[in-house]
Amino acid sequence: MSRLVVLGRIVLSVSLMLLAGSWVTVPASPNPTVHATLSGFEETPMTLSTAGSGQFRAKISDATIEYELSYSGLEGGDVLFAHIHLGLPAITGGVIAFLCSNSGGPTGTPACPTPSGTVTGTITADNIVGPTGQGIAPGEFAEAVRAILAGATYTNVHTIARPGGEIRGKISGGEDD
Ligand SMILES: [Cu+2]
Repeated sequence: MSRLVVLGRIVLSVSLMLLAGSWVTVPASPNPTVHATLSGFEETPMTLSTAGSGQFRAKISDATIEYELSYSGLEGGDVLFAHIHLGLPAITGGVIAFLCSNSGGPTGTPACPTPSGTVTGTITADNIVGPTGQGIAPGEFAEAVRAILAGATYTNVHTIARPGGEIRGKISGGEDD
């Protein structure tokens, strides 16, 4: 083996060690952003065909989730409410938090624009409502964030004709802002 090859191998292995080290030591982004694209095709338990579509994005920090939800083209009449739910794709799950509501919900929940529009808001521990039966108790903000960053949540917009949800989208992301 030539000295050049040996030198090359040393440089390579040192580089790999440094790379591996950086993987271990780089902390998670302090303010990850997540997003979702909503459509009827992601609905459960029945896949829906609707002209409705939507976009969700959120910025997560230690104690808050700042979000923006937009939707349009909904066919099911007035919007009832929109939520973040705990559930993997194709699985129906319980509500983690309200994004907006025209029908009940925690105090301070913003109204849902209807039939289309954009709503913004901030979720804190006070806004985490569950779902207790799936392991997130009310107020468990860190657990809610863990589920969101794990890709185990979805956004769902409910309308009068589609009370179980007309458009839905898996929340993904979590990379650096
Ligand atoms: Cu919902």
